[in-house]
Amino acid sequence: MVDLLLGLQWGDEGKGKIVDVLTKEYDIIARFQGGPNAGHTLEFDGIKHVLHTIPSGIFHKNAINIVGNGVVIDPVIFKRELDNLGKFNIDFVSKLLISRKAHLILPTHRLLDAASEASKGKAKIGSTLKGIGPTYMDKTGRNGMRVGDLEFDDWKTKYRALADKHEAMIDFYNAEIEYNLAELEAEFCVGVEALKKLTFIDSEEYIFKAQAEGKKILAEGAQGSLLDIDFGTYPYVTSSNTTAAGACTGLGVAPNSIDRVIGIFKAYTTRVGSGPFPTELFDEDGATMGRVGNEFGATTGRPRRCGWLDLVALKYAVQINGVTELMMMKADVLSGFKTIKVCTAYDYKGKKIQHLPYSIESEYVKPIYTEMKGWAQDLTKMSSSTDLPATLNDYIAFLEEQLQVPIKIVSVGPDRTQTIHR
Ligand code: 2SA
Ligand code: MG
Repeated sequence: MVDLLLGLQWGDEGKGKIVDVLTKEYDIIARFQGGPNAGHTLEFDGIKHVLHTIPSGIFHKNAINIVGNGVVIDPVIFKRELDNLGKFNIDFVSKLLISRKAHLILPTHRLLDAASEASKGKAKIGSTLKGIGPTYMDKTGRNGMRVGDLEFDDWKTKYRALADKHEAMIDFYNAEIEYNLAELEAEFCVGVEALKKLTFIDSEEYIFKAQAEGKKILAEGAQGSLLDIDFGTYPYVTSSNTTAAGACTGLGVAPNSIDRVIGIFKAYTTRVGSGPFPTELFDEDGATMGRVGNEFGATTGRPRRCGWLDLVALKYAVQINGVTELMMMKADVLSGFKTIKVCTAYDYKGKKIQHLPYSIESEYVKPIYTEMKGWAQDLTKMSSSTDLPATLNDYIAFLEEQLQVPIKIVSVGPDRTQTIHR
């Protein structure tokens, strides 16, 4: 069976940490969508690691890590990630496998991303500018280059044709972007050589066989459900399916082989990039969440917008994904708030609603809050659920009752060890 682990908000829920904590239960960890726009942070032994394309199971001895067909890979960033792992003596050559069907991010994809964003002005998506959108456009437009192409001698011819086309498109945008393509291409080729040292596989076949052998597989999502290309806050979304269905297409696993669907959410909400965010705070409370929670993009360093938990949106994500268990992250960040607010309904054009409407832009949607008592205790040294303050237990019970799904883990700090199982 395959278990899924997904972010239920706008990303940065703490998926990396939980995958790392859970990896000992699994034989295989597989990424199924997104690319180096992701920033998965793991902390242990006093060191913080940030992964972008490589699955978060890589630090464990025995787990095989797969980059699935649904992922888009930038060889330049990928090489940097490999070099970092090398510093920690991680034997990635034997335990990191790449799907031949994964698409490649070309340097010109990154330039197109920048040109597209520049042309949008105020309406920009707030992309991480890693070339994600243009690469998925080439995938669905049936123009893309895939990892498997690198095994054929003519890959550079294919590359040239596509890059030339991109250059013409960049001109079309008329955006003022300066670049030295020769330099970028040299770097790309070095990245490709590093990538080619790894084993390329037909990941759907590999995973199918692994399942038949009774291996335990965890599919690791990137970004969050509200950034899903279909179900997120379009157009302020990423270009892949971040929801459960994305694991089927991004790895080639059949829906009936999915067992647990683990939904990760923060005890509050953050968003990085543009787009609507009903519970966003512009006051001291929001600033406190950002400061205490160290809310900065793990890929771009951008400050993340912060706000209260939005249960309307969270319920929607639980429903779309078929979440079977929840894990609440960063509970420690809310310590010290006298009152904790939870958005339990929206005022939508003057009517109280409890589902996510077509648009959640602030001109149509105002959050309606339920208030709960906060807690003052520092949670970061707590290790058992019996240690947790009563008001935090009330908060957890309220969320479980509203969402009708059990909360199995409460995270009280970034380190592996700061994890409370319930
Ligand atoms: P893109 O780069 O074109 O896919 O961006 C489109 C939107 O998706 C958002 N997005 C993210 N949101 C949260 N976290 C992400 N990863 C990094 C992190 C982000 C960072 O872990 O912190 O470092 O800034 C991520 N990746 C994409 C993005 O903000 C756009 O709104
Ligand atoms: Mg992140």
